[in-house]
Amino acid sequence: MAFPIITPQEAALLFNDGDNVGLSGFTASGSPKVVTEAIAARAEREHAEGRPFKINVFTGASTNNHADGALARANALGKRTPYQNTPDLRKRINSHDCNYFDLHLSELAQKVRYGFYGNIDKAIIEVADVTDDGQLVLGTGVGNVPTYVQQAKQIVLELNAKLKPEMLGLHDIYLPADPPHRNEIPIFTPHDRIGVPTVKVDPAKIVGIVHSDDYDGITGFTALDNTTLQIGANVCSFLLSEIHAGRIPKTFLPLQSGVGNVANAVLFGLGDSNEIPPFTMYTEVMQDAVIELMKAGKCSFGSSCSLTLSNDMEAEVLNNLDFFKDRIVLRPAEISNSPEVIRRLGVIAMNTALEADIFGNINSTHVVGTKMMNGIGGSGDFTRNGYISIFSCPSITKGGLISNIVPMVSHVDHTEHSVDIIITEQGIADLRGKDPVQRAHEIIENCANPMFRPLLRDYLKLGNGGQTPHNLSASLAFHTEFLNSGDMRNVDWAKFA
Ligand code: 0RQ
Repeated sequence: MAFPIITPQEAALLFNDGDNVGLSGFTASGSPKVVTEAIAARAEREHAEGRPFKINVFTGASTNNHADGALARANALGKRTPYQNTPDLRKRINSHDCNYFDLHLSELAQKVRYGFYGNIDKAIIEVADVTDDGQLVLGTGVGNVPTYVQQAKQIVLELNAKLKPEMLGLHDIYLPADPPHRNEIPIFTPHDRIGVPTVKVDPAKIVGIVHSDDYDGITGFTALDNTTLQIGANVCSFLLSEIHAGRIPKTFLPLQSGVGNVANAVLFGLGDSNEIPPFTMYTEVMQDAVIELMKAGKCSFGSSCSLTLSNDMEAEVLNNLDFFKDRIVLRPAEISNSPEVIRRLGVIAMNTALEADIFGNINSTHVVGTKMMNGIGGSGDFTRNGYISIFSCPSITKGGLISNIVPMVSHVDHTEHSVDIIITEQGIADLRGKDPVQRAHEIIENCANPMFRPLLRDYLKLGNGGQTPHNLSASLAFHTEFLNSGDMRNVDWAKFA
């Protein structure tokens, strides 16, 4: 091999305090597994000797415990963007030890190329294979690799023995030109391949190859319970009613599904329904459930940015690449999440809310308005541009101490203009063509938990008029009550009348 083999510790010495570093991967899949841990150890040594040492990390989406986890524990992250979901990093973000800025996933690569965040100094890229002339066969997640390797001055590769050179052909790498030279992205069906199977880099930039040998280690989901199963069933019944009404073509449309337990339950529901026709996906993340649906013939093709799989499922895909290469294409995030393509294909967007308000605004990111959970991820890319945009969540959390349907969301990620349908285990609220008060009735009666419906109906009566009849003093009373007494059910509207 033309490139020096180095240890993770040797690689770590190449990094400097304040470096902007691009990482491979997307929702943990394909993220580095050994060099970032060595950088974290180096940061601890530097800190112990009184020297500052933090790097700014740009990723595709969330990474893993070896990257975000280790770097956060070492307090070695200066800036970080976009999505994350590691508990240790979440703490650093909420304490401002790490300056996190949340961003739509489709936008990061181009904004890096536009120079909005300074130069990318280094990139750490997990690969299944590399040729002497610098062609990279990527692993289970593409993320923003094409942009990071183009921009970085130096590249460290992690050659992961668990991955296979035969992954060649799974990826479709396409880098759009930047304005004013950008053309259309010529994807007209989820199957369309528009690029090349490898990422080409200048070999002179590859400063070393580090060996690794580990699966992505995605943890399993919470077992389906009655609530999540019912949400999945309600999503299916909504989609079927749209097909029957002729509002979704009988041949169906490509699906996008978000991350997490609720999204997993929705996919399970789709697989369980005999009436939902075999479908394609144009999405950013494919979880275990999609692979099961492919094996069952229910999902005929999936275009994604990553395979976010448990270790067993990842091994199964890698051992059956001939079968899956006909059914899967992995694309860069700016293509998998391209607003242009999502709108052209008519993607049905299905994402998860932490809370929704009675007028149809969605909070997906901030717990009680202040604490960052994970980030907006790609939910905005798909919601804003989908054929129909659906949000689902349980009607209550923490046994009913929290209502996920509130008078006013404590943080807004998706506005009323982008949200068509809200679904909880209680039912379906169809917001299309309704004014704010009509939407409020639809959401309260169909989606709120019965124990919160009287409080929400009474809130509407407190309104001070106008098209969206909020009472600004009372609009966040559910949240302030939760912070004060730990139970939203204790809200007393008499205080605001
Ligand atoms: O907390 O873990 O302490 O019990 O939030 O809640 O119900 O398990 O939901 O796993 O489906 O995640 C929105 C976070 C949902 C995720 C979110 C607490 C609850 C629990 C998780 P515990 P659930 P899920 C494509 C799309 C944004 C990005 C996105 C997400 C924890 O779906 O990150 O959609 N979405 N990307 O107890 C306080 C509330 C709460 C609450 C739930 N109202 N108040 N806490 N919780 N509701 C993929 C990518 O973009 C890469």
